[in-house]
Amino acid sequence: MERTLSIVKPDGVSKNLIGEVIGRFEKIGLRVVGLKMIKLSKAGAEGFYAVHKERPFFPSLTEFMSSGPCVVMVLEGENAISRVRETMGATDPAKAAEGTIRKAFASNIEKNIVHGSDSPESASFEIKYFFNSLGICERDS
Ligand code: 3AN
Repeated sequence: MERTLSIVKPDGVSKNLIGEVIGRFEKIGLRVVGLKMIKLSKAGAEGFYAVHKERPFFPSLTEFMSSGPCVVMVLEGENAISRVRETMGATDPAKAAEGTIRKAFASNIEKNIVHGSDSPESASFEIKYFFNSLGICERDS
């Protein structure tokens, strides 16, 4: 059993895709164990994406991520990290496989609808970034 963090980014929220994104994760058998809507400050987005702080796209990415509300969620299931990433598709929607969220809905490499942790280490950092233990519900089914 594994947990991962996913975000419906501001473009996904404004395109009314909150339910679509969560639905795709539920359809592959993942369970939502934490969920909330949040408007990140610029500093909040910078802290979340700190691993990318030297990258040229960091200022624009953090501006975008703090431009409107996001929906953040903790998903649980077998191989949750890799299965969320398969469901999302490649970072660049032009390279994303058919049937993925980004292929269907993303505008470009930055405004790409959805985030998913890329490793157990990132998942652990990212879940703690948004949720304390009270915000996560144990589920039997
Ligand atoms: P992913 O979200 O697929 O794990 P990362 O972690 O490499 O991709 O990048 C984090 C975020 O930074 C992406 N979701 C995207 O919004 C943005 N990003 C990544 N690469 C670029 C790029 N070359 N130009 C602009 N934005 C980028």
